Amino acid sequence: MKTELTRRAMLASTAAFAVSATAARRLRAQDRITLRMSTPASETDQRSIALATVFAPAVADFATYEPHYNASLIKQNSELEAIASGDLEMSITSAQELAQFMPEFSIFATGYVHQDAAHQVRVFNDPLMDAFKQKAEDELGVKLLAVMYLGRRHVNLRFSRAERDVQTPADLAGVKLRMPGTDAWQFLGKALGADPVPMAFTEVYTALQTGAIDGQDNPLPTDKDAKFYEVTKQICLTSHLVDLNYVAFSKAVWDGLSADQQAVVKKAAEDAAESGRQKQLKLEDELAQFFIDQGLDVYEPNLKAFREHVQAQYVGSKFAASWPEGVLEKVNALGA
Ligand code: KDO
Repeated sequence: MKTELTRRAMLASTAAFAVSATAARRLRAQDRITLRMSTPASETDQRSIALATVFAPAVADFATYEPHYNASLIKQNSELEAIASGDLEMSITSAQELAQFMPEFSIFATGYVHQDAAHQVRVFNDPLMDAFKQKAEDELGVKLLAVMYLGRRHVNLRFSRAERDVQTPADLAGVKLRMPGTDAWQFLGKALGADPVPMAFTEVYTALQTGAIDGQDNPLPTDKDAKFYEVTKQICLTSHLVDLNYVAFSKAVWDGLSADQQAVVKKAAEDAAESGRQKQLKLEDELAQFFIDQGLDVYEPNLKAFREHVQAQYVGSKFAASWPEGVLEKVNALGA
């Protein structure tokens, strides 16, 4: 907690400095900007493709989009600090990463809260998000432009189903399940009944191959894109998190744009998110058969048991304590 507060205070002052510095040299009409975007995602991930093929051309009149994939520029979970300090202009950030600085964002990282992709969009565009977006701008110097759909996260293990048949959270006892390296992720891994292991995305394939971990969780399109099917034997369709990312944009850079340019950037991000969402949804529909053809067991566990167990872990947790009064009810009311 102490570390989080210090980190947050540091960021708040860095962000404030970055904003005023940019305001002082507000973009002249002829200035071009470079938008460096860093993500742990690969170039073939649908979010990367959407930004490169929809966002980049839409802003090309005044901005050069410069993507860096596979965490090659900034390591996973450090992108927000990089934006705050002016070392990066864009990232595809997660609610879990934002929750490191603003714990209330954990509500969007909680198991079995979002119901589907359309629910995520309704939540993101609802006035309930205004305070969250404002806080990200004020405290981190980060504008959240659009919500991207990552997909339904499922448990993917090295064990065959004959070795371990996962029906309920109890069946994950003792399983070393890699989860990304923040508190909110680790909590979710534990809530699923597993022993969570923090690890960067780019290290997961090798860790599965060598047996350093027993499994990982990601949506089906990511499992395919990262070739996790080559080093695992089953996918248990827990759907424990309908996962999202936000298109994060430097507030300092935003403030240097004209109102017209800001409108173009915002629309470009929304259009890219919509394009990526549709492709990701289609892939999710098609991919179970792909994994079966690769020899994996793909099956649905007792979803009621998982949902009830996971939700019960959040009740009374430090995460739930950080959620503003009434927000969970509003999010639920926007569901199907
Ligand atoms: C992951 O590390 O498992 C994760 O899926 C977490 C997401 O929030 C996101 O960062 C994603 O990785 C990367 O974009 C790689 O797909």
